[in-house]
Amino acid sequence: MNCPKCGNELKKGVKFCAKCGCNVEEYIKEQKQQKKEIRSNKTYKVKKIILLILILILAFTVSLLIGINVLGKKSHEPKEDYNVEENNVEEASSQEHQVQGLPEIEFKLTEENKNIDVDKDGLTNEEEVKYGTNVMSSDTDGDGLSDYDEVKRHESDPTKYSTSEDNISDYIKVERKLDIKKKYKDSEVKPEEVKYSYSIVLKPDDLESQYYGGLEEFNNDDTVKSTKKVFNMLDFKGKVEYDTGNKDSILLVRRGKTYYEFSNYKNNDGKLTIDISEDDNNIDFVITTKENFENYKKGE
Ligand SMILES: [Ca+2]
Ligand SMILES: [Ca+2]
Ligand SMILES: [Ca+2]
Repeated sequence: MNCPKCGNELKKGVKFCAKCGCNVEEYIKEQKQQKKEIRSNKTYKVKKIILLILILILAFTVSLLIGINVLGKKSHEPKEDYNVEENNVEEASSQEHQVQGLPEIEFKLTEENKNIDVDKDGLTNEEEVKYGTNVMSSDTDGDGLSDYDEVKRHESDPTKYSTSEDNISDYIKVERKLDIKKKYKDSEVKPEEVKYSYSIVLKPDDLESQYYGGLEEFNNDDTVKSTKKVFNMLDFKGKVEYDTGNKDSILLVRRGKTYYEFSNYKNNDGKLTIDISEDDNNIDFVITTKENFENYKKGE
């Protein structure tokens, strides 16, 4: 056997080299340990490299997937937009269809229903379809004349509020005995006074108020002592002259549960002149006396 350190020939059983003086067993152990460490270091380095490679592969894969995802999204985005637009178009067209085709959807002319008059205006369903009127409405254009009267009596357009398109309703022209097909100026067709009763005169500001607006009287309000009159104005603008014959009459309005004295009226020797605006429609007016106003305030 030779010395592992210097190669000197050693006798069997000798522990120390005579030439280099090393402890042979210890030296061999150290050598083995060093080799082991070197191997271990190598393994560690290899592992490290493998790990690094794996990380790189993983990173690459992840970035690749993200890239694919982004590209995929981009390639889908226009398609999604298109779908949205397409849906909107579908929605819009279906809405349009619903609006335009409402009578057709709700009403379908059949052999069984064509001779029936659903809205009781005198025109059969078949005639309504022929004239383009609403089978469910007796006055399709809302001008105050029934579809039947327009078609059969006045030869006016049952689908136009004003057949001559001058904004004066067909009804008003019939009432005034005017030519329903002629255009009139507002100055030619003025509102007129309406004598509601012996003590009430309505002086409307416009034709609508004259023909469609009005006054509605109620029974006396028994919840308060000595109430005179309770009334509402409906679709009316203008002046109301109410002759109460009482110099002490005052005009109240009820807002909620409280009564206030109305701001726009005068009492000239018992004749109330009341200015009615659109805001004063559909509210309770009460004509009473100053004395009774105290009772209203107390709620008696
Ligand atoms: Ca009808
Ligand atoms: Ca009409
Ligand atoms: Ca009409």
